Amino acid sequence: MKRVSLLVLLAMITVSVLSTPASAQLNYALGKSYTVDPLLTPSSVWWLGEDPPYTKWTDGSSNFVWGDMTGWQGPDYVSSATIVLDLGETKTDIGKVQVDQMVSHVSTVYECNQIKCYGSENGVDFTFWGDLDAPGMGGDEIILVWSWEPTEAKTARYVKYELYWPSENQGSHKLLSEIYVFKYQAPASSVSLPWYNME
Ligand SMILES: [Ca+2]
Repeated sequence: MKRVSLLVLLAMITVSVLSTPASAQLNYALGKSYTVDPLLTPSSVWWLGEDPPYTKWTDGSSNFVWGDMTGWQGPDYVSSATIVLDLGETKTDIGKVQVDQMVSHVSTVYECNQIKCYGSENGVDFTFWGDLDAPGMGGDEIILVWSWEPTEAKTARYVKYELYWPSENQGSHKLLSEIYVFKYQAPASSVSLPWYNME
């Protein structure tokens, strides 16, 4: 009986491992703190975020609901913004960088027209990594997912996001629900199959 139980357990573990979704990448940003600029607290009405330490964008929750959003309000006030995320320690295997942004044109909550990301080990000297892409651009009433992925693992403790909004679409709010820094995953290697001469 013990042997049967062991086999069942092994089968369950195997199924569990095989069924792990590819999207379940390790998110180094989860629960980490960040700084935001512009940030005019506590008296300003422009910043909608909570008091430090900020975690709304790293709490792992990213749904299309107002409660998951924070950012800035006020047209023509914020045309660009910078977020610097502290991973707590240097990571040598950083992969995809992602930003989840709320888009609701009926509520004049507009998307960025550009998001850049940078990496740094000391929080002072940043190296430009790349521009995030948003394949869902043009959608409305959505969480627009911006992402950038390196061709090889990056090293950094601090990740900086620079966000830009077009002048014609300043809107009433500028809202994000989550920012991410995923562990690097090498592209799946192709499986070499033996070649047989069919003649
Ligand atoms: Ca969140």
